[in-house]
Amino acid sequence: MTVKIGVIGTGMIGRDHARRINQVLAGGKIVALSDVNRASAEAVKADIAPDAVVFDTGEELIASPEVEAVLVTSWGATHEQYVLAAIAAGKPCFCEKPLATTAEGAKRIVDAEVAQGKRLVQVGFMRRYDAGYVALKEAVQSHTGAPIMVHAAHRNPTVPEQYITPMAIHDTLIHEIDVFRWLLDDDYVSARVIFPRKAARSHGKLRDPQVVILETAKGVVIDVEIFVNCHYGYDIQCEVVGEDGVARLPEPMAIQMRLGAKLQNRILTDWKDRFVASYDVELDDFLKAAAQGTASGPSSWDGYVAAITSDACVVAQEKEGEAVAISLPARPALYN
Ligand code: NAI
Ligand code: NAD
Ligand code: ISE
Repeated sequence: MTVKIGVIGTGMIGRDHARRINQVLAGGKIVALSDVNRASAEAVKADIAPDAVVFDTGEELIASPEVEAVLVTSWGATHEQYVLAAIAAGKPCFCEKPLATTAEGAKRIVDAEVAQGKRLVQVGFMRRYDAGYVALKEAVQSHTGAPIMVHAAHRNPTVPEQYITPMAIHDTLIHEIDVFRWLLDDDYVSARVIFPRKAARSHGKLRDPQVVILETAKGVVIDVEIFVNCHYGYDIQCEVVGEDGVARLPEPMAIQMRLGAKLQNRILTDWKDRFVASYDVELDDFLKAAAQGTASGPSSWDGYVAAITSDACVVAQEKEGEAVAISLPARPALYN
């Protein structure tokens, strides 16, 4: 079966996901596009989806009888309205992170999905589909013994001037927040943020780098360095220390070279390349579930928990050094 897909938000990642569906994966076809910047949707139609209809608004796209499932890849602040509209229409919906920019917004989505009575939403937490993280989870479950600590880093070479301190949480750390819950099968109970001295390349409205310390219900302590002006590359690091041993996330495949009296491996510089394969796998999962009229993978509940945790981390940034408690409401049976 070929699922007929509408894409709302045809920027960097919306265009790339549309390419995946029409040119890489089987099981889906882009039939509709919408973007506040209509020219962007028209350009994706011309380059990738010539048969697609361009709609003026996301709501019109969702309401179209031609559209069977929806991809929400517009700016984070617009996600909630489109996901709620897709749920109301009973259409499976893949939503890029964040599910919503506030915990209240994410809760409205959880409530609407629970009221519908079946899973309709997949959140774009693609690291759960990354072969490296899948292997790391297997190593933690089978070899290292119960986890005690996690040391991690999320480094981007540079960010634009619009990227301000809380975005290090909502936009960047949010991937670690989700993937460590999944990796450890655990939830967070507190967050603390420590700021070293500001890096020279950090711009005016951003305190960069920062270290977030999360504690889990099982007593695991996780430290994550977020350094988004690290200059040298896009680098994702993770090491789990367990009772019996230590497991590390593998480095991306890179040719080792001996050149000019140096032993060298290239380091990636663009996030799009680092998780390119996992974006394919997450969307393949979405298409398969959407063909059955439902959704699987990271859920609205995961998006909601990530939003609650993100909000606590932002408070922890403001209360520099102090631990901020994280408490979660009861998980609805739909997400068990
Ligand atoms: P972008 O700015 O390149 O694209 C966003 C597009 O959405 C723009 O074309 C904009 O015109 C359009 N848009 C904004 N508001 C809209 C609305 N109300 N209706 C329709 N279109 C609207 O942004 P980018 O980098 O593609 O990010 C989009 C989303 O994807 C964000 O939520 C971001 O967090 C997420 N993202 C996720 C990544 C991941 O690794 N999972 C990586 C990059 C982005
Ligand atoms: P982008 O700015 O390149 O694209 C966003 C697009 O959305 C733009 O074309 C914009 O015109 C459009 N848009 C904005 N508001 C809209 C609206 N109300 N209706 C329709 N279109 C609207 O941004 P991006 O980098 O593609 O990021 C988009 C989303 O993807 C963000 O939520 C971001 O967090 C997420 N993202 C996820 C990953 C990941 O690794 N999973 C990576 C990058 C971005
Ligand atoms: C971006 O929005 C993403 O989601 C990338 O995966 C992340 O690494 C980057 O820091 C974000 O800005």
